[in-house]
Amino acid sequence: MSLRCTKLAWTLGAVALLAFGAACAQGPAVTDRPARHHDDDNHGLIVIGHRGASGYRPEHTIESYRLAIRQGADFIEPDLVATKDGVLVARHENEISGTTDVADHPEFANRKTTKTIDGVALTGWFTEDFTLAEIKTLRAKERIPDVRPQNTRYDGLYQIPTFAEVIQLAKRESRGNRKIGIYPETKHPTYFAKEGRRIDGSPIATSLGAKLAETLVAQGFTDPKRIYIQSFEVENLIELKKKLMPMAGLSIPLVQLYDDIDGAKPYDIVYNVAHGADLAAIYGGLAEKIEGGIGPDTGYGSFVTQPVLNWMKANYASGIGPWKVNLLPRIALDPKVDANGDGNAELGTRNTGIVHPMLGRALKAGLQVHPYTLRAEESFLTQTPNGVSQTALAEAVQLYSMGVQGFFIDQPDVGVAAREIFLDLNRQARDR
Ligand SMILES: [Ca+2]
Ligand SMILES: [Ca+2]
Repeated sequence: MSLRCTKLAWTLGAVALLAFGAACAQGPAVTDRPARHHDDDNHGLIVIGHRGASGYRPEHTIESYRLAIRQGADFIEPDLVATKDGVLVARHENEISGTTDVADHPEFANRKTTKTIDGVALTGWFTEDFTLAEIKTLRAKERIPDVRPQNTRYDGLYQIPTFAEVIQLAKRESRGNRKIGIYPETKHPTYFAKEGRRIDGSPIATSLGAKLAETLVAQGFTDPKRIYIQSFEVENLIELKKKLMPMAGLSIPLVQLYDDIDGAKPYDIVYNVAHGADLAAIYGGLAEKIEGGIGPDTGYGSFVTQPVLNWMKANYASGIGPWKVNLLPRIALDPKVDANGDGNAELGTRNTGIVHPMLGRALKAGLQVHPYTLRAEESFLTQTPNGVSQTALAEAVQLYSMGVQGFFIDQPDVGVAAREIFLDLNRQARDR
């Protein structure tokens, strides 16, 4: 057990210590034994390994996903983009200079270019300009080395996995009753299908949703209890529900992600409104539920009303993935606080005590609620309204207590421990 885990476990008390110890171990010595409550009595509460166990390994690598599984995550979360030859690979963005060593490959120097992705100009290297064989010559590196310097020891070691390889890992790591699930996200689907061009100017014209469905079927991985499909965009989820999944014989729960409800907009809506698309054909009756209809001002904030959430549940979504800061709004702290006593004051916010009503509305509509993203490092943490600096563990227990059924977390061991503690705290005395 690492020092960090030892300190964390000490705070848990004896009841959860043993289970947490197993979950907290990492690296080659890790046991395959699933967490104690994993299968039967978790009350449907899940832990989603965000980009794998990205707090401990470079994100979206087989090693990151494998560690998440061994820490007890129920689902591993690949973000999906496409290569030039139309293969889905796991990267958070199609621009890959931040998480690979592509800049160190002189043979790819002439692939560097500037493109506009969802309205933002980016300079770098883009997956749609590389064949899978070329992508496989790259190696992953830590995205945020300043925050996670310990992860840089793995820089240069791991390949970029295909989606098929992630599925194969989930199958391989499933044991007995413990079935590992996957929680794939389509990244920039409007860009890939409609707007984006390769470096040679040709349209990408690739449907990430169609590729996703095709890959699931080809891999024989179609159990709706083991998959959620998520996206920040709306159109591609509706298309999956109404067209692509029925065509492929799939029926998989879909989760609508929400970017900041204070201003951010689903890019498919931005694009379709700007291009005069047939909104009724794309979004069906959604426009009638959104106040003022669908237009240039339609943002994620338009999706938090009861009528819209009810419509989403009735027509395409099984759940929503809100930003945790929208659920529990924060105010800035000035100066910042050094919560862990390491001499660096990095905790910069405090919760207001407000819980956004979208939570209750979504639960009332019958939607699952899976907020993102819990991260254990101090710069991502906050204080309770009464001034107690929170750990990610406490934040996770709080979210379960509020009624969410799961969350995306960079340290799945912390999420598993939180579930253990939450269920144990609520276990009646006769059961102890
Ligand atoms: Ca994601
Ligand atoms: Ca600190």
